[in-house]
Amino acid sequence: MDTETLDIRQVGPTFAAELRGLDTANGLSARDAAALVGALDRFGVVVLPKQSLTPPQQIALCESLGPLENSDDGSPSFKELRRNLQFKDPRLSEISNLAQGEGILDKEDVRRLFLVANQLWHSDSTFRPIRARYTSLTAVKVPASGGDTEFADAASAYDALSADDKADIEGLVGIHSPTHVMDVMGATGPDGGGFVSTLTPQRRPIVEVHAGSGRKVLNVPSHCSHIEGMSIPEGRALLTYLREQATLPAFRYRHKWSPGDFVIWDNRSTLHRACRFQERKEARQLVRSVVQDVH
Ligand SMILES: O=C(O)CCC(=O)C(=O)O
Repeated sequence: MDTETLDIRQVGPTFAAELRGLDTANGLSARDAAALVGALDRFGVVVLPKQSLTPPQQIALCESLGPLENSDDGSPSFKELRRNLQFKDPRLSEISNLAQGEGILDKEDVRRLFLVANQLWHSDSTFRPIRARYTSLTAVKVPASGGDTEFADAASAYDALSADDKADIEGLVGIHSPTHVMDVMGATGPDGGGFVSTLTPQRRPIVEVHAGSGRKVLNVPSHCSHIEGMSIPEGRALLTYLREQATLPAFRYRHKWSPGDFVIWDNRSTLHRACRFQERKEARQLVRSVVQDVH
């Protein structure tokens, strides 16, 4: 992307931008990749409208930013989430309520049950040994209403905390696991899809310094079950409070999808969640790929 032809416009209150003029057809040149990384460092969420990327184009674009996560790793349950895809590649998964891209999934389909947890605020793969740096989604089918993705700016939320809160949480470590959030949703039981994972819980600081911006951010996704060295109830109460602070309306951007949109976000500085829609009546299909947080 030639910075002269770069068109970037902030769309959220404190973060999130729409970017036009990027050549996305064949992966990104080193200069374009650096420009996109710069936009992600500054805005956390970047929307590229009307791209209609094919799965190989989405993979190539994301690989310009770093190695991609294998979506199957750590749980046979994750593998379910690309059963539909015609382009079978573990660097992709699917957020979809469709069976083979057509009819609506059965009520009991495990893919429905596992995706419900996306409605809780989270950042991706904090429960893996290598977390997600960026997640990208391409919209294939979108409902007429609802089904937005909502984002929260965890850096501005940190800045807005009181000095006492900042002092209280400095140095704390949270414990992250996928099983925790699936337990909360009841998705580990036999009538919840029987989610299983082989991943061991990960320790991560509650306050992190973002490598690209140097800003402090709150790392309090719903996958964080408790805080090291605190009783479980005390840690959960603090996590609930911090997650509320991180997702106050003043720090939110809500993306209303149009088919072909490509949205990419930085999981190190933002939280996100899926919004409800009429999923028994309307189709919603997004193709997902994730860039790992490696240096
Ligand atoms: O479906 C959505 O809007 C959000 C998807 C999501 O939470 C994810 O990809 O991690």
